[in-house]
Amino acid sequence: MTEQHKPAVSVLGLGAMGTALAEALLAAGHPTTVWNRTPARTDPLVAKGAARAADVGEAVSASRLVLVCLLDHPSVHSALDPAADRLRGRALVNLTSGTPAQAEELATWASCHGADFLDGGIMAVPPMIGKPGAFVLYSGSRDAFDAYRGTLDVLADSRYLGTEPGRAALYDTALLSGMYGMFMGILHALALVTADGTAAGEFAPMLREWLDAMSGFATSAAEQIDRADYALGVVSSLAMQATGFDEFLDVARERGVSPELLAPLGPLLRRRVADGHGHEDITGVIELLRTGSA
Ligand code: FVH
Repeated sequence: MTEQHKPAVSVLGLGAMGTALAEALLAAGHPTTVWNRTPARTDPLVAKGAARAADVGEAVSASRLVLVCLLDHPSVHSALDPAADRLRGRALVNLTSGTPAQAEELATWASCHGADFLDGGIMAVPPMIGKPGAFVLYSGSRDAFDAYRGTLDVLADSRYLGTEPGRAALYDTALLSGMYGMFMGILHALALVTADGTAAGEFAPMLREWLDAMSGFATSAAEQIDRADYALGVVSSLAMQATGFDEFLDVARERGVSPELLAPLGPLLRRRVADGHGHEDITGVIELLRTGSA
C-alpha cells in the first residue's frame, strides 16, 4: 500500500493515550486530523504533520475512520453529541475506557446516527503504542473491523472479540482486575520485606520469579472452572491453604503492616472449607463470587 492509499484517520482526544495513537498513525504515514478540547495540545502533532481540526465536526468530517480516546464515557458524549449529524457513513472507534453497558449505549447511539461502531479496550500504556506487546481488544461492527484492521494494527495488535459491543469492555475490565490483583499482592509482599529492612530492589527479582512460576494458575484454574471440577488435579488443597492463610495476616500485623489488601480472601477460603470443599483446589472460591454472596 502506498502512502497515498493509507486511510485518513481523525483522532479525538490528545491526552497521553490519544497523543500516542496519533503519533503512531503519523509515523505510519496515515493522513491524520487531530482535535482536542484544549487546542494547545494539538501543536506538537501539527508540527509532526497532523492537520488541526477547529472543532469536533471538522475532525469527524475529515476522515471516514474516527478514533475517540477521551477521559470517560460522559466526555465522549460531551464531545461527539454536537457533531452527531456528521457521523453518517463513518466508522467510529471508541478507545475510551468504559463499561460494557456504556459501550452498548454508544453502539446504539452511533447506529442511530448512521455510523459503524467498534468499541476498543487498549491493553497498553502510551509508550507501548505501535510497539510489540501492545494489543487492543475490539468488539462491535465486523465490517468496520475488517475495513480498518490494517490501520488499527498500526496502533497495536488488534484482537476482535465479536459483534456484541460490550465484550471488549468486559474483557478489558477482567484483564485490569487481574492486573490489580497482582498489584495488590506485589505491594503487600514489598511492604512485608521492606518493613523488615530489606530493600525492595533486592527482593523484587525473587518475587518476579515466583509470580512467573505461579502464572500457570490461570490455565489450570480455567480447566477446573470450565469442567466445574475443583478437585481436578489438585496439588495444594484448599484446607491446607486456608490453614496457612491466617498466619500470613499475623506475620503482617507483627511487622506493623496492614493486612487489608490480603485479608478479604480469608473469609472466602474458610467458607468453602466449612461448606465441605477442603479437599478441592482454591479455584472453587469462584462459586462464592458468582453468587454474589461473598
Ligand atoms: N494512559 C493509560 O495508561 C491508559 C491505558 C489504557 C487506556 N486508557 C484509557 O484511555 C483514555 C484516555 O486516557 P489518557 O491517558 O489519554 O487520559 P488523559 O491524559 O487524562 O487525557 C484525557 C483526555 O480527555 C479529554 N477530556 C476530558 N474531559 C473532556 C470533556 N468533557 N470533553 C472533551 N474532552 C475531554 C482531555 O482533554 P483536555 O483536558 O486536554 O482538554 C484529554 O484529551 C481513558 O479512558 C483511559 O482510561 C489509558
